[in-house]
Amino acid sequence: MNESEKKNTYYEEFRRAGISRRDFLKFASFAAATIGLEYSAMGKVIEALETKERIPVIWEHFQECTGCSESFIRSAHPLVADILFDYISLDYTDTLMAASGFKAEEAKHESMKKHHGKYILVVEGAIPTKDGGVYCAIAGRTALDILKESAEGAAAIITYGSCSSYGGIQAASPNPTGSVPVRDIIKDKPIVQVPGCPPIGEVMTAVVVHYITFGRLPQLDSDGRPKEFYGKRVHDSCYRRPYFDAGLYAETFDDANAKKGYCLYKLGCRGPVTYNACGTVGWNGGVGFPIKSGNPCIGCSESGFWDNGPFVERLTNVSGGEIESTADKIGKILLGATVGAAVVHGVAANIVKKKELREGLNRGIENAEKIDHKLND
Ligand code: FSX
Ligand code: SF4
Ligand code: F3S
Repeated sequence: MNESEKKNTYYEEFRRAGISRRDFLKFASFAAATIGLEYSAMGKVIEALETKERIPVIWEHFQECTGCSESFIRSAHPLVADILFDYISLDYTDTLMAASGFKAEEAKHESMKKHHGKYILVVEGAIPTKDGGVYCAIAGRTALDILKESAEGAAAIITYGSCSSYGGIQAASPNPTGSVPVRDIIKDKPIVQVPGCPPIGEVMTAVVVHYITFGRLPQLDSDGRPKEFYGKRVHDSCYRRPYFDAGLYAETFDDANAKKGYCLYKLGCRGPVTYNACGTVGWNGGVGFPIKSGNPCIGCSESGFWDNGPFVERLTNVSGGEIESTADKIGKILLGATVGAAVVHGVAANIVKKKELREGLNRGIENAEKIDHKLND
């Protein structure tokens, strides 16, 4: 094998990028925390990064607002996102890369050819199919055409955002450009759906690190979403949940109850029917998510959510009448002495998951160093 064909491991790529051993270990510990591994399993991530060849990522952008990329570059831990995507794995993204024009297209084709069957394809945005797909074109080619070509040599596809996962706003009624999600076009590749408008940046990093470490995709639900992040409703990790359980609601956006931070269910919150990790992982380093900013969840990670409005209308169609009866009945029963207990319980449940994630960040480096010594003994 000549020098140009030799593929570097992640660790070699790290060193080439001037990243120290200590920072590499930090990266490994953060990455392990992101995919929800126990500390004892951190050695697996370190070992994988030291021994496995890097997996290139090709990231395509179609019909979208680019909010997904905005969300991604503000991941909770910039070290993980920056190192993995900026320096190591990202071979092509027409939005974030410095190169442009023919050179960028050439680089993409070279990488796809060289890593045929091995790269991960990330798709942001929906694909218009009407009139031959003319409503979205890049470098003179339709999104439809580009998707088919990029998917052909991919080992797996991540549909990052609700547009590429479900069609998004483009596919909302009357869907003038005939927009569809990736899975309506590509049927012969494993697809990991990471919906949300925008989705959470950490989920993408987690899927890629999981794939590097274990050589397979993380566990998915029946809709192709990683269970680790989409296994629970927004309602189940919402810090306002104790107020819901206690029957304490904001009636309007600016009443005294809204100011006290009461539950937004009566203002149309879709948290009870929406699966996402907003309440535990969140955005901008875990600082916020819509409900924390006083806006009800609009269910942005669910299929067809744009057609489920008006968003400020209270939910009435929840199966089993759970919301109506639970909210109003339990509210009356719980009012009073149990409110404090409910608040403590809800907040504690929320904190546990956050703690798991944060612990990786605070204590990870010491653990990684201990494991590193063991591995090298
Ligand atoms: Fe869609 Fe993403 Fe919403 Fe926007 O790329 S999921 S419109 S946040 O940007 O695709
Ligand atoms: Fe939170 Fe909405 Fe559920 Fe209220 S209804 S607890 S605001 S998710
Ligand atoms: Fe979207 Fe609801 Fe989370 S609107 S960002 S799923 S809180």
